Amino acid sequence: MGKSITRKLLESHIAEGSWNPGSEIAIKIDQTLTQDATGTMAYLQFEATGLPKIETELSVSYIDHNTIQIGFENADDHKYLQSIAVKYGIILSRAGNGICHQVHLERFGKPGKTLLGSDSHTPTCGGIGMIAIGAGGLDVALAMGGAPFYLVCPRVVKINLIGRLTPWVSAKDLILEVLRIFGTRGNVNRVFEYGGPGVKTFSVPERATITNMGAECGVTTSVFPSDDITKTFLSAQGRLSDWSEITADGDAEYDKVVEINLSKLVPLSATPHSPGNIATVESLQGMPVDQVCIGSCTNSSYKDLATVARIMKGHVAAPNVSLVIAPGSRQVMQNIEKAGYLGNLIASGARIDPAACGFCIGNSQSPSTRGISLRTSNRNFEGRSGTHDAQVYLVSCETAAAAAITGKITDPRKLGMKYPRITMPGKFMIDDNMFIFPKTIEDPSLVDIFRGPNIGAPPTNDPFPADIKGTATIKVGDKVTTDHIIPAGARMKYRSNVPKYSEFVFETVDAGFSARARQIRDAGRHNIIIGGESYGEGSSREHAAICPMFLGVKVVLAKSFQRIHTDNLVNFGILPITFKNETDYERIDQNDELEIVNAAKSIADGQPLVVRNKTKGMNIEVLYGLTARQQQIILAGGSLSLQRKKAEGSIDKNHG
Ligand code: MIC
Ligand code: SF4
Repeated sequence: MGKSITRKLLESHIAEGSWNPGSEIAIKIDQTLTQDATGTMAYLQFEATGLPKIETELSVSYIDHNTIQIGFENADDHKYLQSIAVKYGIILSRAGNGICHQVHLERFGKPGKTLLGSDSHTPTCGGIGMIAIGAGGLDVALAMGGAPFYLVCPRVVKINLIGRLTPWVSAKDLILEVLRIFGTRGNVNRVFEYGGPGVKTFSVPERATITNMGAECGVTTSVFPSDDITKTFLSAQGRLSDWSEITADGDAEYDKVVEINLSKLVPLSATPHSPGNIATVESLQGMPVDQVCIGSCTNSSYKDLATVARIMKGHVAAPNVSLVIAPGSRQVMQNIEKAGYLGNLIASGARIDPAACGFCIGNSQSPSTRGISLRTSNRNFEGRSGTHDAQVYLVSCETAAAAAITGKITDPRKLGMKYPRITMPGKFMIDDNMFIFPKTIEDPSLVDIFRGPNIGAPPTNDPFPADIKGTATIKVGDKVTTDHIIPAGARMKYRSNVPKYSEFVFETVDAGFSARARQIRDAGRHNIIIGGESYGEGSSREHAAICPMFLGVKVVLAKSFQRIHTDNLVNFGILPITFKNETDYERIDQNDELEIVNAAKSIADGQPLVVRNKTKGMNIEVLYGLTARQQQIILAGGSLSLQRKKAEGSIDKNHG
């Protein structure tokens, strides 16, 4: 049997283990990316490793999330990141240069390479034929230091594209259709690999829209072949020499094949409050709209904004609509300006935001009370927009522009316009002046690191307790996202200050949680979180593990977990366990007293764990799926503690 692209690329990077879906493997990482919101913690952790410089082929530190700068905190973080980049040989992309995923695709993405990023949408670069994976900051820090990245060898699902999209239907509608088919859970440790004749009908940025939002399905990553279309894109970026062809073998073996006929697709929308709640735009027609936001790492390429500009030409946003446009990168902004499209957008009344995450993460442009907001971004979790009761619908650029004109949800096919077909520039205007490239520093130890008062040291943890004696401090339902666990938006400026940020854990779900957890911790007891299905969906932010760790959480017992969050919990010494019988979820209430006797010893011996619900007087069987490597991490109290122990030589080298 032949090989898939996924298998070829993973096998060519394998550092430990071998191709065997379901088992743990480790891969060499060629490139890393960080963004400012996850980056400060990642670099604090990199500093803690004591390494003099990075070991990757290329590492880029982007400043794109917290660019709002109310108060000193964000600006201090930016200065910290800049000084770190100089010291360790990292490329810095300055605030204003664009969203990490869009910029990486344009300037650094290289077919055949591996990329690890401290952001869940790192799979965007799968659109250029890379294996691009999102992870917590600590894993990225370790990869920067040359360590391999551990993952479960994935099962590969082929999404076979046939036919071609009809006018007004776009790549966004295809990924919404993929979300309709696969949903947001149950796809952990899978890769979506796109193939079939329909692939050639998508440009690289359109492919990137698809791989970007694949993250919402919970897959490890998504990947497209690298073909002539990829070659054309790289040539337009002045990077033809970075191109190589990457295709699957004709008889490649897949775990599953799902065919999608592009010509049958219609405009779709993800309705509140999950990217997996899919409806046709036709079924939502007529709903009045308060806001239209176009941008984010999903839909902010040259073609996206040129299309919007052509649709909006000669129209002004309807009086009830606040129209916001955030280009994905400075390059996109410069090129739409050169082509005259920026002028059309300004004339249409659009409020042009900087090339950054902006509205997508709720730190600006929050909608009105109960406002209906149509967005081209990838997540519509409750409250993410910054307005708790806003209703966010995720749509394509075409559907967003149609609503901006009419003031209500409108199937763009009903606009009565000719579909604007955009001619892409043969060569993009390229200006790399907002990158700071590393110089060779004679003695990096002499470089001063800037640390503002908001930047603390990464917190440490104690070894895993012999017995767990604790409380079910909170019980949550299904699909609790990392946005629920630790909010982004206006709170994000505390990312570098764990004690302060920890005050906001579960803020939107149960504002009393943080104080309760501190009390339990300070009384010498353990906090336990009870979760439903797909606990920890969404963002890669490791603060959803670090802050609970700081509050004394030792165990999360859920029906199921998402991948990145599981890895983050383990990295910070919190044990993720699942119910053996899901119905036992009902046998624990908030505030119940729970105990796991001999917890550390059982984990060390690979023996089953039993949770005793002391309040209800019953035992609950639980499962944990730790590899030998993860067992050691948990027992040590997290990756950093384990590293420190190893450095102190307190671990038998034969087992370390
Ligand atoms: C997001 O889209 O939720 C974010 C903000 O980009 C996060 C990263 C973060 O929390 O800093 C992500 O997707 O990983
Ligand atoms: Fe930024 Fe939004 Fe993309 Fe996250 S999803 S990287 S916040 S644009």
